[in-house]
Amino acid sequence: MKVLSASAAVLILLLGASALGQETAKNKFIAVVGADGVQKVEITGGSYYFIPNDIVVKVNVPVELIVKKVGSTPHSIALKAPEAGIDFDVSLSKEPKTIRFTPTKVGKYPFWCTKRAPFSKSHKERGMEGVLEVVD
Ligand SMILES: [Cu+2]
Repeated sequence: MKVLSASAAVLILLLGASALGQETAKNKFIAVVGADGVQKVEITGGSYYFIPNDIVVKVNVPVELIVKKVGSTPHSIALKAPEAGIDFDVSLSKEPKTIRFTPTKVGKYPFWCTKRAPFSKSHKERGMEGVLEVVD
């Protein structure tokens, strides 16, 4: 496992998950609506995880995902749910990028990293995926 500059908290999370025999650490984040009326969520990608990977947002309220990565391995974050007003595929860098959308339909929508090294499993198969839950 290649973790170049993940925080100690990340390592503890991953170690804790492997001790329990889970492939991916479940870490939940329930967004709150800020004073500006926007739900802001910070997401960090690394090899091979997203933190958080279980995100809850309210329907019909604007969302800003502030996404970045740690380490030198290329990563991305993609979510394809045009029926819910969500459709993006963004490559991650160490500088945060902001993804804006307003979810229009309640549901659970998977997001994942689209990267795959030659002759390897995809990052998604290695656990680099999560779920965006849109609730009423
Ligand atoms: Cu990746």
